[in-house]
Amino acid sequence: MAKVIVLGGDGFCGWPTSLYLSEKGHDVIIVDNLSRRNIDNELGVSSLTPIQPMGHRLKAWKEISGREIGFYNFDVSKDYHQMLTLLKEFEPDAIIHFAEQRAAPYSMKSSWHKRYTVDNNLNATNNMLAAVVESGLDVHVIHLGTMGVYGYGTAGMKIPEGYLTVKLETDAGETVEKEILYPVNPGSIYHMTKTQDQLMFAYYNKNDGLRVTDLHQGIVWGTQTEDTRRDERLINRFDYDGDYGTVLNRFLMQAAVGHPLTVHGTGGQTRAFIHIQDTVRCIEIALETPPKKDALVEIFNQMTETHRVRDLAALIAKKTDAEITLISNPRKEDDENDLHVENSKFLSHGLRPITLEDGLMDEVVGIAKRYKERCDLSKIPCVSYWNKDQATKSNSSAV
Ligand code: NAD
Ligand code: USQ
Repeated sequence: MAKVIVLGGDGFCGWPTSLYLSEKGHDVIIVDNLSRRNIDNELGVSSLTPIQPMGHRLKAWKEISGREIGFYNFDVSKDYHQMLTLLKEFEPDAIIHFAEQRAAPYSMKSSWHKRYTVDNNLNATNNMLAAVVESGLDVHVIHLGTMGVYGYGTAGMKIPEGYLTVKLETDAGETVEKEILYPVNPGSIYHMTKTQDQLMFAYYNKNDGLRVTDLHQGIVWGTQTEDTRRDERLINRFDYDGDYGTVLNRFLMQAAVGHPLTVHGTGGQTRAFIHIQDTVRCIEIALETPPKKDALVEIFNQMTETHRVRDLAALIAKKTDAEITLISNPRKEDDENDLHVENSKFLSHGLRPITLEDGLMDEVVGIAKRYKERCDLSKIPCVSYWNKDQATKSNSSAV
């Protein structure tokens, strides 16, 4: 069994991952500065589900499972010495790094939000890596990255898992093959921080021999896992607002509260998806299969299926009789794209994907109906615009 530090363990992915690993017998410590809860205060919104304060969550987990999870409240992007001291005292086998500002719309709200996202995400990653080096420990770093580092289109092939083999012609006219990081093409400041994280991993891997696994994850949907379902006090976060709510959960929740489904643009955007239960399973697989010493950064595409936004809306409208509304797109992104993604690494390690057909969309609608009274309808529209043009188009189409 491993000793694991989960950075960002109070969040949507980090909380169920912490419970899952603890249930499997790993020794888990959560680090979180609760910045996500503070951002809810800033935005005047709260999780649709009644998430409990961290102390209550951990007490409930001890009661239900008999297992203890430790908790440290500090800012990984600022409190370097606390990070280093924790590493030296706990001597973890692995760090799972979720502790970043993860919403693209939030990162685009203003220059303050751009700067906060860059400061927070890049410093959190660099502090963690520098602390691992300074500790002298051989820690496996597992990072939650994003499919969005690649952009969402290809030259007609599947997006590979991190690396691209290119053929180059030398001055002597010979053809040589090289493996390079897949060229990045971020769509938001948030996504850009993830492309920069990749460089830091490559650098610390090359210079200090750090063992790193970077998980390029698609959009996570669903809310509960086997562990968070065990008691209402363990319930997971459900973001539905225009900044943090992601498309599939938003549509399911909108259907539940009788709000038209908010399709941006033509809805021709195709994206990669993964259910939250599969997220935690993938992280377990990553933990069990660390890269060998001196291996390059291991990159997995952590997604199980792709869908076009308007197809998702049509599917949910058919199931629930919801209306669909086409909204001028607040984002600067391609109206239409195809997306083909390689994900054979996780499948070969035994992942059996949970797909949209598995009935779990009904669970999300059920949860949204149950906590409907907690929904503030005024927080549903996405009012973060990628640039002035987008704002002008959106505001003129709203009149
Ligand atoms: P989240 O915002 O719910 O959780 C992130 C947690 O990290 C929060 O609890 C927050 O308080 C904490 N945190 C942030 N900055 C911190 C800092 N400097 N110090 C300490 N704690 C800090 O986000 P999530 O949805 O759980 O996403 C987790 C990770 O997974 C992110 O890095 C995100 O980029 C990645 N990811 C998420 C999705 C998704 O659909 N949710 C998809 C792909 C990748
Ligand atoms: N969209 C709508 N209507 C909505 C909300 C979104 O049409 O009400 C569209 C967006 O315009 C976009 C697509 O749906 O084209 C996806 O948006 P999203 O908010 O669901 O996802 P995104 O902003 O890409 O970010 C989320 C997570 C992020 C993660 C990323 C994975 O918040 O942390 O990195 O998914 S990925 O999309 O694969 O890059």
